Amino acid sequence: MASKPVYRTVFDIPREEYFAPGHGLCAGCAAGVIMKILTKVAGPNTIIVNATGCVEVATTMFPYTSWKVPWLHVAFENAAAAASGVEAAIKVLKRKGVIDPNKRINVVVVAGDGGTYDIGFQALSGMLERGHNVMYVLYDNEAYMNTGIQRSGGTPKYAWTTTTPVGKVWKGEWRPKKPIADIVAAHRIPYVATASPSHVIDMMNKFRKGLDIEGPTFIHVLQPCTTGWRFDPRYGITIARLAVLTGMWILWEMEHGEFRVTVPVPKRKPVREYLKLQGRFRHLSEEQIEEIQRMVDEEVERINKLVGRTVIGPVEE
Ligand SMILES: Cc1ncc(C[n+]2csc(CCOP(=O)(O)OP(=O)(O)O)c2C)c(N)n1
Ligand SMILES: [Mg+2]
Repeated sequence: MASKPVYRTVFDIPREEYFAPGHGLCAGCAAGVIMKILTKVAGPNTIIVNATGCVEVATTMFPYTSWKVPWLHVAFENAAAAASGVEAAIKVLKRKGVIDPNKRINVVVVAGDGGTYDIGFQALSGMLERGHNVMYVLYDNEAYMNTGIQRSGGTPKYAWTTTTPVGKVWKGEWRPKKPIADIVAAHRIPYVATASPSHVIDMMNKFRKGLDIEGPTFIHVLQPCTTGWRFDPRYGITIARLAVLTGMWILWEMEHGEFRVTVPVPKRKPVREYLKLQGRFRHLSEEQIEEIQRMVDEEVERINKLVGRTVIGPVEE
């Protein structure tokens, strides 16, 4: 049985702030919203283990920091390994009586798509396999953004990046996005979910469950990137919402093996609505847009089959 959601309306958003403003994230970057909400849900007894990436470089410019909770910067590739060590150390300190054994301390990884799909995958898989009590938050901006928009395993098909350029021969990324949340779920961990900063209450409930459920948990959050996706900064959250409403980003959770879509979409918008606001898709031909639409239709069909009824509806023109 799925556990009950804790947060229901915006009035349930905790007032306390543990992620301070004044950081260097781009205007319109959704990562700031995600970190603010994450730390509000997690509260003060939290240790953040942050892989190298935009969030790390932009929130900790010496001598300042946005983090009002303990925060570790680790290498690009080993956030999950470092978090495993932090969690193991807490266990030992509790056993030795140095820390109150009843005190709840959250260990949370914050890592980008490059640090998760690609270079950090081995450490992540090991952490899941060993069963550490860590929540892993993947903020997915679909490329290596802080080093200059290079493609990652999370880059979607036909997206422009600096390493999948658009010209006579290349038409952007030619491989589909790797289904990382499915791959993580295949480790049979107790909780996996997708989330979007456009659906804050849904995202908060998923962070809450991720923290409360014992064992490794994984929250995959879509993070629109104004610089790399090439959109007007005011559209960050609009684009995240369109990802959900077009079926490009389905909001689901898998709790102890039970799969649920948490935000049904009775009538879908065409994927074109999502693509057209982003310069990284400006070069797309009609055929390419149709192919992306077909890929989304197939994924929607797969999800509906998994649920056993139509939770994501047909496209409404
Ligand atoms: C071993 C290693 N290789 C390369 C780098 C350079 N580097 C730092 S962050 C980064 C990209 C991070 O991409 P992602 O994880 O998607 O985070 P984002 O910047 O998009 O937030 C790279 C290539 C590094 N720090 N360490
Ligand atoms: Mg990235």
